[in-house]
Parts: sequence; C-alpha cells; structure tokens
Amino acid sequence: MKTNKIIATITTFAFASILSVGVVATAATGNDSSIKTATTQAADMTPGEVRKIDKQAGKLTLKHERIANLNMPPMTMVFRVKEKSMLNALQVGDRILFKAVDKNGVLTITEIK
Ligand SMILES: [Cu+2]
Repeated sequence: MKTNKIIATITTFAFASILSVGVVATAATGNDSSIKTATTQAADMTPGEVRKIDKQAGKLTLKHERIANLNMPPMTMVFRVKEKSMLNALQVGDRILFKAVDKNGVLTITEIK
C-alpha cells in the first residue's frame, strides 16, 4: 500500500500591529477652591430643648445653651425655622442640636439634628 502523505505546512505570520498609544495625562482640575466662611461651620451646632412648636408660623421655642456664633448666652426664646418641614419630626421636650444664624435681624434655625 502506497501512501503519499502530503504535509501541508501552513505558516501563519502574525503581524503584530504596534500601536503607539498616546498617554493622555488628565490633569486634575485644581480650580475647585471651596472656601467656607467661618460662620457656616458644623461646629456651630448648639444644644437646645424644645419647649414649643408652632408649625403654622414656622417657629420654634427653644431653651438653648450658649450660641457661640451669635454670641448669645443661654436662654429660652423663639426662633424661626428655615423650612417649616423641619418641625415635623420634633416633639416638645426633645433635646436637639441646632444651627442658628442671623438673617437680617431674624434669628433663623437652618439645621436641626
Ligand atoms: Cu437666645
């Protein structure tokens, strides 16, 4: 038996494409200068106790400790709240932390914890 073996040798040339990858250095934008004024720091939270809640008028009576940013001694007084919804979760007797600011002569609570 005569066997002819044809061996086909296929050589495959792999062409490696060399891509010049340009490395784009994305420079971080260092222009984000977030300047916070000293009057809007979280450290201005003052302890207080809820004495009266007026949801319709958006007012809150607090017995508060010294308010550092307003230079106010401890007392019981009425504040306005920035948003009436801030009063929803409160109950008389609650001890809270609040931030009060002087808005054109009106002492306004901007944050309650
Ligand atoms: Cu006061």
